Amino acid sequence: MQRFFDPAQLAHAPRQELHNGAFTAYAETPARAETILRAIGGAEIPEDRGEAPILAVHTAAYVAALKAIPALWQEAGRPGEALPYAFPVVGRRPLVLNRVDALLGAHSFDATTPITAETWGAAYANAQTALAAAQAVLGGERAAFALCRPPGHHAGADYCGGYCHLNVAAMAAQAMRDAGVERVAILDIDYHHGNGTQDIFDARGDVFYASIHADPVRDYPFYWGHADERGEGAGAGATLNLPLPHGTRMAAFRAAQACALDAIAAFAPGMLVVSFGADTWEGDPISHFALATADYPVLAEDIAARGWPAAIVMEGGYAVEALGDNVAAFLSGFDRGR
Ligand code: SP5
Ligand code: ZN
Repeated sequence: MQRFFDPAQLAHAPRQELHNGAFTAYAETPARAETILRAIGGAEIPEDRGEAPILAVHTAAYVAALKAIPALWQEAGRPGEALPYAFPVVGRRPLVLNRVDALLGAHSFDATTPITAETWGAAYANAQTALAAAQAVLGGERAAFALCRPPGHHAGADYCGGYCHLNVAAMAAQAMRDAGVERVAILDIDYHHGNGTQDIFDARGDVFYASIHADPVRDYPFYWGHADERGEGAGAGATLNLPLPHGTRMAAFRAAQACALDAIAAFAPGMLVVSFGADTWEGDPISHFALATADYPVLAEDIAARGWPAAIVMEGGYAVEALGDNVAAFLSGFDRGR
């Protein structure tokens, strides 16, 4: 299958993240993409499709903030990477404030996702990578892989979080809609719930969002991904959340995925976007499921067997030593299941 990646995605390389009350080494490293690239034997550089497809899922104010924040941070005399520390919680007026800390808090839902001078350029290239995979599928390919990094599914229309700045899966899905595909489904099998993707399509009936993830009662992102979240308004019934417990192995994960695929089949999409995270792997340093490398081809084959043309977008996976093998395993299964 066609694979896309732009080396410009490597430039975003924060050093640290706030975790459990202290700074630790940033888990979402450029080395993640490099190891995947090696394992899949390279990738094509995507065409530049401009900012319009980014602005189709993100607000102009948010995109402007991502671009402006590094300079504002520096002007405020701060060293290092921009991070928020104050947030306008529910009930605050939507004030437009230019103080860098107010701007950061208004466009972030956590303090784990730094914004550096390199962030916008890398995020922009990342978006083009996802759009190229969507375009390949729209052009008639049965499947295409976007080696996205940074990941995207925690980013909402106007906020970053969870190592994500631009929601690349949402952009791929929206690009399919804009090309005339009437119904698009997103299957999110990252270990974490894709709160940003859910938020973007929550009130829409034309994009189905199904996610299998660690139960947010104990795992990040906590406030989204509970089983009773089924979509709102025109989107009522077009969201499906299947939270699973720590220690989940292949049998339970595969059964949950079959349930998600059945729900997607009932929705009858013309195309599929897969948000694929390999942080479900048994050795992942920040996660608590127990899938084996040999499970990924089977999961991928189950998805491919349903027959929907699919853009596969990379999300999480932090065991760098195994990440390339896990992704290559998933893609090989997808090729087999067609
Ligand atoms: C896309 C994705 O998988 N995002 C995951 C974000 C999870 N953030 C909460 C857990 C942070 C754990 N950080 C550990 C740092 C070790 N140095
Ligand atoms: Zn994840």
